[in-house]
Amino acid sequence: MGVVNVTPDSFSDGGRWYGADAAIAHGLELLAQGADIVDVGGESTRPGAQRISQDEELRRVGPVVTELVKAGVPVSIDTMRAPVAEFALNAGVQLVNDVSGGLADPDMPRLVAAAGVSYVVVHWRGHSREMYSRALYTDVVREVRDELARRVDAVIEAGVDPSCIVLDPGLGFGKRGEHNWPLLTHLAELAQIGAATFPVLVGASRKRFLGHLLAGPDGTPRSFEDCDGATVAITALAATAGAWCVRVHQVPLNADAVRVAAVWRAAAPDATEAADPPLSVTGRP
Ligand code: PMM
Repeated sequence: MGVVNVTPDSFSDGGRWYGADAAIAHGLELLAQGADIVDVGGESTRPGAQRISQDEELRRVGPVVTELVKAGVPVSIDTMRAPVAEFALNAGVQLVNDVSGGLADPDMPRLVAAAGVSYVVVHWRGHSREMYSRALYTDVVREVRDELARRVDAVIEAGVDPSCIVLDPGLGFGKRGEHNWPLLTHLAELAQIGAATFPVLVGASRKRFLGHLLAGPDGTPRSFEDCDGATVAITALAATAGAWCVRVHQVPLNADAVRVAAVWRAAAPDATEAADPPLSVTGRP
């Protein structure tokens, strides 16, 4: 999944694809570079960010989503707002990526259910303003899985078909670096809710915890773009561990890592099948 942030202030690429023309060109470029889906978002979720209005979000993403769908790009909409998702669904997007897991807008699960598209349910504890004050865990893997399980129950209750649900641990969302690493190393446990196993999406790309990991001797964190090597390493490890999708800013090297992981899994001594089902966004995962 390649990222197009139509924002002036996202974590890692804020401002670069802010204008509609630049964002559309970038989405087409990501597809050409090997992305299976292009994720378009208009609201920054960086820690401390203030929310923008719904009109502003629609103004940012509307033309980008419309033009990319028209050009045949499989598009996902990254939004917490049902009316924005509704616009995008009417334009033809194939997946709704809701970083609040349906908590920010209670109308979202019903809307997604009616559309019958895939729904990325992300672990979330509150808006960016209050994100770090809620980053308190005693057993982060168990708590994130339990909270995701409650969201799964709620969205199924609202009518979402379980086969449309994709889970995401929400790296950095109400989590500090020390919380992100155990989540990454326990993807299989996070995928398992009751008797069901859900596909998992991982969004580690260029996140702050990577900049801190790779800090220089004086403690200065690496710049976001200089974290792409670390992102590729996580992509390889997560895909080998069975992640369904990785959401990344830089596509070519991550697409290579996904291909390596696919043959690695297939050749592993404990491989049960030739490979996982290929990523499909044309209907369901
Ligand atoms: N992270 C960001 C935005 N959208 N969506 C999903 N499903 N998972 C994520 O981890 C995620 C997301 C924030 O990152 P960015 O501002 O660098 O794009």
